[in-house]
Amino acid sequence: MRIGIVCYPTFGGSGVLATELGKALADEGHQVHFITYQQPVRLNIFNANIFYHEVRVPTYPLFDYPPYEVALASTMVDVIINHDLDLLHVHYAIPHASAAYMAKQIVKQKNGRNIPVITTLHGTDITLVGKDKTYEPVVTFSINQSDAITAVSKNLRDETYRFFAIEKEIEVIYNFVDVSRFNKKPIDPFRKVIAPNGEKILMHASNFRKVKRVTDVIEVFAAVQQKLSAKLLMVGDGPERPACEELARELGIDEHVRFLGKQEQIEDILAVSDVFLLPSEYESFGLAALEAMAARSVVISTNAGGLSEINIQGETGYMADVGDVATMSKYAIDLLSDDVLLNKMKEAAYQQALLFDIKNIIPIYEALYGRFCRMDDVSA
Ligand code: GMT
Repeated sequence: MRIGIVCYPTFGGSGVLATELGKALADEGHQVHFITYQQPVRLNIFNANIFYHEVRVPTYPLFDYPPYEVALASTMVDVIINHDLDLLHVHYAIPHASAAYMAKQIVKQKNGRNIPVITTLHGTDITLVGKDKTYEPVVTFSINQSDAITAVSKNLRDETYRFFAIEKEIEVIYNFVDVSRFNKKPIDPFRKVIAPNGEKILMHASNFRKVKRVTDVIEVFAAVQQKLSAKLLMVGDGPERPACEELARELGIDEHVRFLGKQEQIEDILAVSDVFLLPSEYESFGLAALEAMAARSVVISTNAGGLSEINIQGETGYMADVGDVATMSKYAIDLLSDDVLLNKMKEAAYQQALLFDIKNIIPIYEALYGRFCRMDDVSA
């Protein structure tokens, strides 16, 4: 199949998932065309089946806001027609689903083809940004106009039905992880640099937006630090990072906290971590948590959104209510003080991650594509 994938190219979960999906589809022999404004961060390999089409948004003195959606739709039209795409798979509804709708209409008028559009909902496109009045009518319309809609968890599917007047079935296709990539032995010299006296290592990774409640990570770590020697690795960057750095200084734990910034080799960092903290206000799925589990890091998170669909309380990790720093701290202290329990849960986390291995999920997407591929071709 010739598949167009539209996504955000940044470190956000939707872009990561879309890029890994495209890479896996290319490995399966499909021709994959990424359409976005910048090379996706995880698109770091050469594969003869992968094409990247950059959306250029020309500026003009009149434009305070250059019209990205128009440029995106025009690029979609160009790629669909000139590379004879079989379908378009857009990740994150805003503005990808509405741009895809526009492109679909233009292609229909230009050459009579009805290009199938599949929209995958990821999270904040529904729960935070999408339901805002300024976007809601366009989001509802463009989701309903998609030929197929998928959500990355049951929770996100239900939230979408709750907030939007959706007239179609939303299929749940869980996010996935390439377990073989994350199942790595810790690099000993790296562990020694971070924790020279064999301290336990806690970790957090995100884009440090408010929804991630990153200062809760610092508070949990401060509580842990009072009971046992540990180190904290903070991976990623974003608006809440300065608040975290300040809080760590205020609490007198800054010498034990390292802010590593954006990192591409996340698997090497996960491999040395014992516990992964994710105290988010909401996670539709929590891809970062799944990647941690695949690396045998035990996830202590909130029970928000779809996190309980991947993490099993008391077996593969722990969950507490949003903002309940005390309970998350207690879980972390108990776990890190008991090596037998820690190792048992690390293994259980890994086994759970295997259920979401890329090998199990890619065929589900391929089957979905097969249902819509060339739906305009009556002979197919
Ligand atoms: O919140 C992020 O880290 C980025 C965001 C995105 O769409 O780029 O992530 C959402 O999609 C991920 C991939 O499906 C999910 O794993 C995240 O849980 C989800 N984030 C939220 O719901 C807050």
